Amino acid sequence: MFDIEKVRADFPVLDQQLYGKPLVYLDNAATTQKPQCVIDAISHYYEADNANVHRGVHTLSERATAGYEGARKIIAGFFNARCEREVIFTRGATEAINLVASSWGGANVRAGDEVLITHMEHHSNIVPWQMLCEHVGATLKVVPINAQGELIMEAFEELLSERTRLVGVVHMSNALGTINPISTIIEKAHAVGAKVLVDGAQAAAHVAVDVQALDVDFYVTSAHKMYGPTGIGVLIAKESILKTMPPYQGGGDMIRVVTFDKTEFNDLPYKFEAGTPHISGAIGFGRAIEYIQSIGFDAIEKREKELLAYATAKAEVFDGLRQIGTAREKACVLSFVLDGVHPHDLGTILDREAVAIRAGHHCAMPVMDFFKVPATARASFSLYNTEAEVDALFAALKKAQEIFA
Ligand code: C6P
Repeated sequence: MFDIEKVRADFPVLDQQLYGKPLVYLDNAATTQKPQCVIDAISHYYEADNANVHRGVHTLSERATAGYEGARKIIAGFFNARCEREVIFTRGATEAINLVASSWGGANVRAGDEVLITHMEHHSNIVPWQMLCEHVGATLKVVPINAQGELIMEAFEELLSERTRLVGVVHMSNALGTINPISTIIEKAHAVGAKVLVDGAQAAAHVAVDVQALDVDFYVTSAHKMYGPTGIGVLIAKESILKTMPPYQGGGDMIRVVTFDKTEFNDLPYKFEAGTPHISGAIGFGRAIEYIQSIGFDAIEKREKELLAYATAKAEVFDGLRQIGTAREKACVLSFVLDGVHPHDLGTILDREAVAIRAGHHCAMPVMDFFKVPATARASFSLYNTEAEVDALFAALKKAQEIFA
């Protein structure tokens, strides 16, 4: 049974007041709050086990290594990777995409080739591909979206061709909430010989992901949107592909033998993890995943669907509110503009009501261009949010409207 009070009690930050009102945290798409067990796991590492990994022969280093590699095992299980060698720690989704664009892209994308992305990508799944295409003389193509904020799948099929080397697609849009049909996209891309990178930065905390069932080539995400710490994320990729890719960065840990003539690189996954990694981050990430597992996606999806439906019903009847993103398949994001109030002003007024939302382009400027808005206000929900908090959001919106009337 999902016990909302118990879940909220797991997150110490939620229990506070701002401007004399209880904090209503609705900026979960930017970053989620951290449960006490994650905070404790990180503290424990620094209090009891702190040492560098893979290097020392002493007990602390062994413990640190066990914690770090233990986290990799938890993550591999969570995403159903074939083995731990398919889990590469990165600084986050952004670095994971850059790793693939630079290493795999640099080796496999040539002049005349095409990289196909979508109109609803976050900048981190646009810019690295743009840079690659410019560098090698390839062409970046873009799958259009419709007025609901859904991919136009007929256009996707038309744009896909033998020239497509890679399809980059966001699993869940941060600006619209749309959940994309990645299974179909992967199948169709593979049929023309293209690889697929799925940006799971938003989706991974909300829906179960099975990389083997999806047959996805590259799946990336960030821990901090999954109740884990900032500065750590993963690239999960097929071992068969990772084996053929050149290293992304050079340095310690990613080598086996170094001479001035030649360097022999380390095995997977270490070949892609140059330098001292974010050890406490990985440990915190592992613990965050165990936390998600302890609640389970059945309960999470049910709860978050209820919340989104509740908020959407209120948005639909709210005077002067225009929702941006009304896809049939969507999760946890309510992006909108309010007549006569700039989203940034809205964000500031809501903050005084202790309601935290994000206002801006959400690092998805092409989405803003498509909907002809400079920015949106975005409330994004998580498993610890409540209907009362949604009510507080709409009461604050009413207040903002009155101020600007
Ligand atoms: N979106 C948001 O408020 P990093 O910064 O590497 O952890 O994640 C980047 C990223 C990639 N893809 C998607 C779909 C994302 O939503 C994000 C991060 C935050 O929407 C910060 S801009």
